Amino acid sequence: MAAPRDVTTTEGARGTDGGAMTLSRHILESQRQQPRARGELSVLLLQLAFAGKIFSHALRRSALDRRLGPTGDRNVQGEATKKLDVFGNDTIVEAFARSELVAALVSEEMDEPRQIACGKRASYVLCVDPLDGSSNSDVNGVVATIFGVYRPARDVGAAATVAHVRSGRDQVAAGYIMYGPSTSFVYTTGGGVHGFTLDHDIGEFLLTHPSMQCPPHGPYYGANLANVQDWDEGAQEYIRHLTAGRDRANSLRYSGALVADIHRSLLEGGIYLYPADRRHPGGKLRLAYECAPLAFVLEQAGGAASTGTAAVLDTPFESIHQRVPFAAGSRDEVAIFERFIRERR
Ligand code: AHM
Ligand code: MG
Repeated sequence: MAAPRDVTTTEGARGTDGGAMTLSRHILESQRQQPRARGELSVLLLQLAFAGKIFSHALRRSALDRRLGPTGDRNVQGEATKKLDVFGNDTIVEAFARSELVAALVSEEMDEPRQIACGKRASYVLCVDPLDGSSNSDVNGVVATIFGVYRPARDVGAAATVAHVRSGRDQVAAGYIMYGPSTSFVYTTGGGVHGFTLDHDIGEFLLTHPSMQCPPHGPYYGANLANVQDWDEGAQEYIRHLTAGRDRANSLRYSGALVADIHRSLLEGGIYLYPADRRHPGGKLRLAYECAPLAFVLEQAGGAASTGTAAVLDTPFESIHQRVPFAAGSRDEVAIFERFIRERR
């Protein structure tokens, strides 16, 4: 079992001049290290952080402002929509509605991609799950926003389209904003993973978890075990492996919000699973805006994310709401899960 690490070092929260390392400063300093960067990604990340602050504020007041409960509608996935799903989606749409950089916005809550810009600067496709962990929203549980920023190869001078996106490897940035006892902003642009905490008093995200590293193995596993009899034999066998023996060191943690479980794995090691089952023969979780962004974060932190048979980031995109089986977290734990799947195929 990995020894607990002190990740909340105050040194990490400071720049070289001793000043506080805000998210804006961190993003701009990272941009300066890339001589060819034009600042576009910085604009997008800061806009996501802005949307996160608005949503964080609204979530804290959601019971007081009567924003809890279902809307009575269903989304394209057939899931009952919550008022907070709609608010989260509207917040993101509004934050990017006038962006010249985003060609299309894909969201769990929208049937079709929203076309935003069509000029030659429109190089990005933004994929979001505005409210991960919807079932937690009415019970004051942890929820999150997941984002993947894709810059697909495209014709010179033309705007990007969703059809240009080939896989999660087309992401140039990804991360999540997690609304728990505190609000975290965790992101990568391919140069490691950095975690920030919102200081509500000053309205700034401050660096609290610099250069996050996912322990290669760890004690926690999270899955909806009510579905276990509907899983493939390999996945069932893996759970038996985790729960067998007298000296087992594993602990079950399943929060109802994928991001919260992945965040735990990132800090303390472990694995999150949502394999295919009878109700979800292709898996439940969506590739573009749930699995691929979290896979990019995990790989950048030394962790892994797999469909059971291939890396999530290598899975070709077929449609915007495409689902995949998902196993993600510590590198060694994911490798063991893949071995069980391979041996039982
Ligand atoms: P959501 O985006 O509608 O909340 O769906 C994704 C969530 C994950 O965060 C969570 O781990 C899983 O669905 C829970 O599903 P289940 O209730 O089937 O266990
Ligand atoms: Mg979701």
